Order: sequence, then C-alpha cells, then structure tokens
Amino acid sequence: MEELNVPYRQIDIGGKFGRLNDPEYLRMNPNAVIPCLQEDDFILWESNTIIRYIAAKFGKDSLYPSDLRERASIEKWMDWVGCNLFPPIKQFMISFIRTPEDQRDPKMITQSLTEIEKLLKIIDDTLSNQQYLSGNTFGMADIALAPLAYLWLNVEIERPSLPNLERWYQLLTERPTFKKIVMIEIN
Ligand SMILES: N[C@@H](CCC(=O)N[C@@H](CS)C(=O)NCC(=O)O)C(=O)O
Repeated sequence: MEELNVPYRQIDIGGKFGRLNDPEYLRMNPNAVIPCLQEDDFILWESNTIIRYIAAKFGKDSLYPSDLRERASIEKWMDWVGCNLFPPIKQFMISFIRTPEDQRDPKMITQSLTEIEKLLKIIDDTLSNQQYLSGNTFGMADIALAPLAYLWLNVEIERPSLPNLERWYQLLTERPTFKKIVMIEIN
C-alpha cells in the first residue's frame, strides 16, 4: 500500500504488542498471526495473498503484470518464500531472537541457519542474472522477500557472503518504503 500510495491505517499487534489471541482479532484471523487486512467488511489474511490483492487492485500498471508468464515468474518466488524460506526463518526467530540466551538450543539454531543459508544461496544465484527477485524491476516477489532478508542480514550471527543478495538489499535500502516499513526493530 505504501509503494502504491494507497491510504491505510496500520494497527500494530503481535510480538511485543500482543493481542493476537483477542477474540476480536481471532474473528478476523483465526490463525492468530499477522498480517491481516480489513477493507470495509472484507477481511483477508496470508501475507502474499494480501500483496497479490493490493497489487491487482491498485498496481495494475506497475506491480501486477498482465502478462501471465511474467506474473507467474514473480508469483513462483512469492510461493517459494512462503513455503520454503519462511518456515526456517520462523524457527530461527523463535529459537534465537525470542529465546533468552541461556535457554537457547544451539542445535535448533544451527539447523534453521543451515536451511536458511541453503535457500538464500538459491536467491543469490538468481540475483546474479537479474536485478530484482521479480525480474528487471522491483515487484511483488521483492516485497515478499524483503522482511525475511532484512531479518537475516541484521541479526548478530555469522553469515556466509552472498554478494548478489547484499547488492539487492542495498538497492532496497534506497527505497523510502523499505526504510519506513521493513527497517524496523526486530523483536
Ligand atoms: N503464512 C502466514 C504466516 C504468518 C505468520 O507466521 N506471522 C508471524 C509474523 S511473521 C506472526 O504473526 N507471529 C506471531 C508474532 O509475531 O507474535 C503469512 O504469510 O501471513
């Protein structure tokens, strides 16, 4: 919405804000997770479905290609991010960021980091041939990857060098929307 200048009101919940299990929120999203979009009486959850909906509704000439192959090539990465990359990132988030140091399970942390590195190498190879994950221009797949890459690149861990991913990340940090929406406190 920020990328497309669509007016919206953001309500922070989850993490330190809590309230995910409030009956009022569970009625909107029974999964007790964020994000969740409300537009009039229409409720939508699943982050990448929300991205697709907003892009299709407001970004037809920019974020939502009408060419089916072009769009599918972007959606492939959105699904890949959600199905493959998100689970080990979430495991890492819970076992490292949200667990006090003296209670951390090193095996679990190593397991998730190994999987994340394997997957990000695939992204790094892809970005050696194209400017953005969505292709030659910024798009929906970059929006899907952005918060996960931000997290991995900004926690205190040892990381292998992934130069193409880092180049892509630098490009994103030049976007005011990325600064405002993604570069926030990790908790
Ligand atoms: N597949 C869901 C996953 C949603 C999800 O797991 N969200 C996390 C944050 S990324 C959450 O709400 N965690 C609870 C919390 O942060 O307190 C989506 O993409 O929307």
